[in-house]
Amino acid sequence: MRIVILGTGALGCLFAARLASQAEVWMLGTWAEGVAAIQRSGICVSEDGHTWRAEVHAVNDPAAVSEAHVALLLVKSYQTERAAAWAARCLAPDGLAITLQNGLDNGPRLAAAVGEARAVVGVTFEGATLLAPGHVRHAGRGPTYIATRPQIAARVEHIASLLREAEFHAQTTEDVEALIWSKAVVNAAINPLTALWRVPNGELLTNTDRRSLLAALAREGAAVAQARGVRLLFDDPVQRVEQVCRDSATNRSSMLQDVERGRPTEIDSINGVIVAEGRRLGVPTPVNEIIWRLVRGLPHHHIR
Ligand code: KPL
Repeated sequence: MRIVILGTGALGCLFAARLASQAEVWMLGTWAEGVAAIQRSGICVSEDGHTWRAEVHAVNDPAAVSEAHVALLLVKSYQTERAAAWAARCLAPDGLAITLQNGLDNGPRLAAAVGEARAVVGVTFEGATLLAPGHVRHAGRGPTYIATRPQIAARVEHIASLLREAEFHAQTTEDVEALIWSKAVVNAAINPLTALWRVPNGELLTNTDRRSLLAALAREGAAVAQARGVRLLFDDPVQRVEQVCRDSATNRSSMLQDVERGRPTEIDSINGVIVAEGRRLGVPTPVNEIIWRLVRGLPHHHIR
C-alpha cells in the first residue's frame, strides 16, 4: 500500500512515522526545512519518555509520487486547495483522499479537486507538537474517525485497520458531521480567545469576562450545529468547552501557536463557517462574528 501524506507538520510527521511500518509512506510538503530534515534523518517521534525514528520518503514535488492508494491531508485548512490538487495528481484512480484537518469546510474543497467518489472526511483527536523540523512530540492520544459510505466501505475499513495496526485508535463512522461539528464548536470557543489574549487554554476559566465570552461562542456554535440537524456529542456545549479547558489547561492552542509564529490561522474554516452557516440558517452568531473579525484583523494575519 502506498500512502502519501500531505503536510510535514506535527500530525503529518506522527501519522507518517507510525504508518511507515505498515506501508510505503511518502510525505509531500512545501516547507523546505521540514522536507530536508526528513530526507536527512527521517522522522523523530518523542512520546512516553522515549524517542524513536522512522524512515519515509519526503519530497516537495507531487510529480514524484504516483498511483498512491491513500492520500492523507494534514495541512492547515488555509492550505487545503493546494494539498487537494496535489492529492489529485498523486492518487490512483481508485485511491482515496482523506482529510483529517481542523475546520468545517475541507470536505467540499477536497471533493472539488479529487472528485466526490475519492473524497473522504475524517477527524482526529490526536495531539502533537512539532519540536523541530521532522521532530514531533506526541502530546495527547485520542481517537481518529473516518467517514464511510457503502460505495467505499471495504476500502475505508481496510485503511482503518491499517491505522489500528499502526497503533491509532481508528474507527469508521457514518455520522462524521457530528464529530467535525463537535470538535469545531470547541475549537471556535477556545482557539480564538487564547490567540487574542495569548494565554494557555486553562487561563480562559480564570475570570468571568473570559468565561462569559467562551460560553457565548460555544452556545452560538452549538445552536448553528443544531439548526443544521447535527447531533453533537454533548448536551451542554458550555460544560464541554470548560472541561476541555481544564483537561488541556497548560496547552497553547493551535491558533495561539499560529499567531505566535506570525502564520495565518484557521479562523475562516472554524468561526468563519459557523458565521456563514448561521446566516444561511437564520441563527444569530454575533459573538463568533466579532471574534472572527478580531482574529482576521490581527497584524500579519494573511487572508485567504
Ligand atoms: O484542538 C485544540 C487546538 O488547540 O486546536 C484544543 C482542543 C483547543 C487543544 O488546545
